[in-house]
Amino acid sequence: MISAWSSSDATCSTVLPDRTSPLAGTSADRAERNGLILRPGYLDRAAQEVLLGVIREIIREAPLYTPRMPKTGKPMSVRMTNCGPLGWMTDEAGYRYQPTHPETGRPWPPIPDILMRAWADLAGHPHPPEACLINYYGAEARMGLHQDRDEQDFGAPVVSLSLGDTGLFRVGGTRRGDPTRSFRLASGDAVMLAGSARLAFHGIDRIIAGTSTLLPEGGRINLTLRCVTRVADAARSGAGKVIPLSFG
Ligand SMILES: O=C(O)CCC(=O)C(=O)O
Repeated sequence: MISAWSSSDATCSTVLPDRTSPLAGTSADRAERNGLILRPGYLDRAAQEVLLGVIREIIREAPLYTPRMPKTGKPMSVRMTNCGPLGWMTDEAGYRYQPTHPETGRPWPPIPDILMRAWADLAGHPHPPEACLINYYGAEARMGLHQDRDEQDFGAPVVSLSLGDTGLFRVGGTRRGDPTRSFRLASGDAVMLAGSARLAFHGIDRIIAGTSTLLPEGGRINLTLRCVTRVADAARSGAGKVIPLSFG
């Protein structure tokens, strides 16, 4: 099923693929990967558990830390870490990507195969992601409306996966004042910002506590996969290879 928002939201078409559609996963489906694409229930419970285990290992190696806003140094309510050759971070010095964890000084752990396979399945992009931002939202955490624009090539989509409690995701157009609408992102849901929606403003209004049993401690984990450098640079960086999807 493919639907579009009303004309007032025209900068963000919404594509809601039906998993039973004959288009799903084919090259025709890839051609439709333009706009805000929602895949509710993309990961089933077993895949969520596998992914959570892998993410916990990454967090053991690269602990969650509290990012700070540029200039003011005000702490964000979300805690973060990364995996991949590059990781996104923010502190008084500004938003940026860097190859090492800001507290341990060690390189970020590699992006696990399960996420590389999800990217290969969802992104319809010929190059692998270089960064996976891992956000942990406690019950009171939120993320203000923003654009993902610290990357060099906006031709690559942004793919995000949610685990744990439902988050109220708000998305608008490519200008800050554009109309917005919100969606509930539940555990296992995937979202992609591609093409005309790649620079859409988006954020998390709040977490709806107690909506998932996946994380015993409660809260929500969001994983955001991005290409960071231009394709030629990405090829040189030797970022991981794309492997066909199979959660078996
Ligand atoms: O948590 C989410 O679903 C959105 C995360 C996000 O917008 C970001 O990391 O830039």
